[in-house]
Amino acid sequence: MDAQYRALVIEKEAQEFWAEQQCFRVSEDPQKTKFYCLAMFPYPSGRLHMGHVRNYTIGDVISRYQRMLGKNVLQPMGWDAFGLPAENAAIKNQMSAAAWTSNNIATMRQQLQQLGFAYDWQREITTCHPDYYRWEQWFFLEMYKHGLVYKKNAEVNWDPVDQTVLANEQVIDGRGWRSGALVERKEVAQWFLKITHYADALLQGLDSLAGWPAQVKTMQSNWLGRSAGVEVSFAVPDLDTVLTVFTTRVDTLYGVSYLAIAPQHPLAQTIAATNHQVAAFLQECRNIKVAEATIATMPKQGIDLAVTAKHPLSGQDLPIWVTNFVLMSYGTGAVMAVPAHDERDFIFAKNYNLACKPVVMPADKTWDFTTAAFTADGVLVNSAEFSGLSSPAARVAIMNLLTQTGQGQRKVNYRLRDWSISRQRYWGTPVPIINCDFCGTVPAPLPVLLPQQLCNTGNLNLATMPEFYQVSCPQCQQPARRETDTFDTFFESAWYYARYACPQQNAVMLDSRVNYWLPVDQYIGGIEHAVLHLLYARFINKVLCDLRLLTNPEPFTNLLTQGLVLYNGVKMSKSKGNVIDPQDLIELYGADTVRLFIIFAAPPEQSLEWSAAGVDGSARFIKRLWTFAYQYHQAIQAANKLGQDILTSTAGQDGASKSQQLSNKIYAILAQINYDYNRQQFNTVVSGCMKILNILNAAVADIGDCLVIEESVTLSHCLSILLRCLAPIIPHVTHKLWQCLHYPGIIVDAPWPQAAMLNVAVEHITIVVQINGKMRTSIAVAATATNDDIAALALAEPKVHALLANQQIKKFIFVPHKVINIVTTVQK
Ligand code: ANZ
Ligand code: ZN
Repeated sequence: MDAQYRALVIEKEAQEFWAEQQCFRVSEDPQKTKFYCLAMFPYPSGRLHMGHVRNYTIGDVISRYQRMLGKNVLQPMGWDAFGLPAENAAIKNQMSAAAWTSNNIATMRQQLQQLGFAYDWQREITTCHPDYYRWEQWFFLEMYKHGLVYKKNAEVNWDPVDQTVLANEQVIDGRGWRSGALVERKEVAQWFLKITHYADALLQGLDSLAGWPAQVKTMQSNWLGRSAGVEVSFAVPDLDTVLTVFTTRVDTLYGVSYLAIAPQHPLAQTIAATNHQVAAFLQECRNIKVAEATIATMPKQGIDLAVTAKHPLSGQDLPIWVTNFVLMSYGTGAVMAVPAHDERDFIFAKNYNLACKPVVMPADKTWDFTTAAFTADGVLVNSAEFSGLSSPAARVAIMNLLTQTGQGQRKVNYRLRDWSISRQRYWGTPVPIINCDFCGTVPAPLPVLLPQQLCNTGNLNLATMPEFYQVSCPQCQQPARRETDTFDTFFESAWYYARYACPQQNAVMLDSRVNYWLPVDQYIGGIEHAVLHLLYARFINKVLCDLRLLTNPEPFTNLLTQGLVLYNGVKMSKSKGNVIDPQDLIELYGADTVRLFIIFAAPPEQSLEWSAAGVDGSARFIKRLWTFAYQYHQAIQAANKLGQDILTSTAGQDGASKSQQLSNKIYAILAQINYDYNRQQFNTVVSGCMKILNILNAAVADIGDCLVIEESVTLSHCLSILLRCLAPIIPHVTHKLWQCLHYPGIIVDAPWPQAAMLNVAVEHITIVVQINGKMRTSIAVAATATNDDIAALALAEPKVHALLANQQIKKFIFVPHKVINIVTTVQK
């Protein structure tokens, strides 16, 4: 055995060993419990950044741990390879998007291999390859057949710099998420997937996701935006029509003083035909920016349409206004305005001198309706026979009356809109449709291959390639035009997790292997994907179920959202110019040191502060481990030669001898380590391992250099526990030591060490104490402590006590077994 720890040599050797033995190649084994661990696949941007390294290290630790528990572990990797940056880079570097992408993939694949991640590379997916995207085209046409796809002219968010349509969520504060340009409205023919058809299922499904962070579920639920209310019809006798509004506050019906409609509402369009003032206002509205947030903050403007509607219950005449704050895309595009009880309506009424009639009174009756709207529930007044009812009771009573008289009906609306998947870009999956003047939209024969890009300057776009779009119609053979849009790249990432289960499958999209591997047991990725990617993947999963390609209703059983990597407290990122390149560290220290630092520096969900000293510390720990093993390698090799079952057994258990005392100490820490592995608090796993190494060092110092055989056996057993606990985190050095010390088999498949034989219970766990979300200290509490116990102990901490001076505690938030967050109101 080498006296020196030589990281780079050891790592290369271990990686070659795993590759030759195909250690991480898996197939379906019904005898074994499967575990599918997936970290979100990267966009091949060039090189790995520290965020990738963190994401994939966490996934690898979980995978290797689960494997040592005896499970059949699938951990795949691939490339989310379509998208705008490739086009921009191609133009900038005078090369094709395909070449740029595949170069990047080659670099990043090699980096992942250098980090020693236990991937089954035979399953590698590259979304820009036809063998992947052809199935997406096939699936799109299946959805088309089943009525889940439609084409519609739609006003879209147009990014004038990137020259592309943006999804609502790609518009941030009215600007394109990538270019930062002010977003405009533009009318374009778009393909949509009917995600709204699944709004209810997507909402209901959240309840079954016990393994997801509550925060992510809340964000999804808000995004879906379920809203239960009533559609109320107002007759418009002048035009011999009916105007229907959607309201969640039908209890305020007697307080309506005008109706407000969207500029795109057909009624507004009708009147504009003969009223040029209205027409001019509608024209003005065309130029406003779409983002909902922008609409919310814009000055409220409108114009009286000079027609009136009849109140359905009182018969009163109500003016109809067209306004810039009513969205055509929500509800019915029309609202009943109640200035006394809605802030927006109140401001508008003030601006334009419209009536304001209070119909709901707050309990304390101190409200002055001329100065502000009262928006909460209360007791009805001025509301005919409904006066005196509480708001909730009045909502039911008024809705019932409207329903009976045919003037209203219950209605549930969602904020969620259908998913517009058309992009006017080159580097994406071509929409497999042919437009024929005679036959309309016709499914294209598959696959529709993305053509080699011809020019690498200027705006890449399939609409500039006649050799691509000039085709003959598959139905009537007449000249026709192929769609030149490509899919939103979120489409590729919405089903890749299922395709990983079906490597080398060229005949169908998914085969029965999905039933073995899916759902993903552990999914890992950034919180920035809380809404879009995760919602789209859940949606596509549900469609795949309905089309009988899958059976599991939800794709990801457990979700871990890893925290950011920070440098001096701010996000480490190219744009901030504070990037540490992981490659430099790997070359300097080796992958194990980088992995250990990342895991030790913070629990997975929390942000991780970059620290050069921390990296040094990790390197020193691995060296100490190596030195210890080297010092006693002969004794341990001798013990291992005895052929005893060194991994599971040790000498007697009564704690009488020094050896027994030593193993008992190790078992106590092991129990804590196992507990921490299961709750995925890997940083304290590392501290546990450090403790074990200290104890072993102290023990041998105490025993002296001359170990009797019983002591060697104990030492070997204890060191095997330490190596196994560290193996998921620092797989290379533990692999090498396992070999050098002649432990049986390879450590990748060694059985996980159990402390059960001594029945050692976890006595204490560590709870992080936060004040208003900021970590302040941590405390040790009994594993059985209740929330009340934890709160009392936290408050008793002198540091916490001092920090809470002059503050009033509003509430405690508990993350079970991990965190107590004390929320306060600051006293001025
Ligand atoms: C009368 C009313 C009185 C309202 C009141 C609120 C308070 P959510 O919860 O988001 O569904 N609304 C309906 N359609 C709209 C549209 N297309 N554009 C803008 N606003 C619209 O909100 C429903 C409420 O938002 C509805 O209830 C309606 O105003 C408004 F004291 O109706 B309400
Ligand atoms: Zn045709």
